[in-house]
Amino acid sequence: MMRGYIFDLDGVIVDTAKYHFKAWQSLAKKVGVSFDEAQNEQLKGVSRVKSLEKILAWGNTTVSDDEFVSLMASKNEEYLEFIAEMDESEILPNVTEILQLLKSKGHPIALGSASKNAKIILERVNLLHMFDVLVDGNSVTTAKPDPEVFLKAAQGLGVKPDDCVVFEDSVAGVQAANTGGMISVGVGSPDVLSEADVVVKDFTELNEQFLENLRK
Ligand code: B16
Ligand code: MG
Repeated sequence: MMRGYIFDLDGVIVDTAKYHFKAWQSLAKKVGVSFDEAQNEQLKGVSRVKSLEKILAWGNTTVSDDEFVSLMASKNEEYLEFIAEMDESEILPNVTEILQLLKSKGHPIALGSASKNAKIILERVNLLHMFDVLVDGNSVTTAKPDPEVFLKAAQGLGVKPDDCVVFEDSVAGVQAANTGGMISVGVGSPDVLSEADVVVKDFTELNEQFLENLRK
């Protein structure tokens, strides 16, 4: 059996949370809501629509449907300006090396991200060619913790979910991987990602032996 590997994007391959934060912060200002880094943490892995709903709820405010759509569009425009400046230097430590290792062993590799901007980001950091399959915010109807994104990725790779490993930095993403029947590797803090099968601080803890020893 050849294992398949599925990578989340934000918080696993690159840290785009800082750009989401800046863009959400200007949006929050526009609607007169305060928004801090702790709240931004809670938006990790959460879709754009759900993120805006949460920000408005935190500020106890509502907007018309039209305004909602236009706020989402302007947030994304600002976010895209930040992304346009990204390059390979933003790839998180040891990620490229692990992707190369998996490729050299012939493992199929997928992206499983909530972001609708995933492809642009992978292009900017020059990693798009490493992925056999891309499943992102444009190709799913239900958000993490629903396993749809990872099940579609496994299907695209032609690998049974049981034989897939998912790298995820968000609680919702770890839950999605577990529900999908995959091995979940949490990237971040063990306190936050306690539901993962194994947690690493970052990819510098990964090597060939670590990957071979992964079990549910
Ligand atoms: P977009 P991931 C997620 O990416 C981010 O963690 C989350 O903060 C963001 O709201 C979501 O993508 C949607 O992003 O606005 O670009 O469609 O962690 O699933 O790779
Ligand atoms: Mg993430």
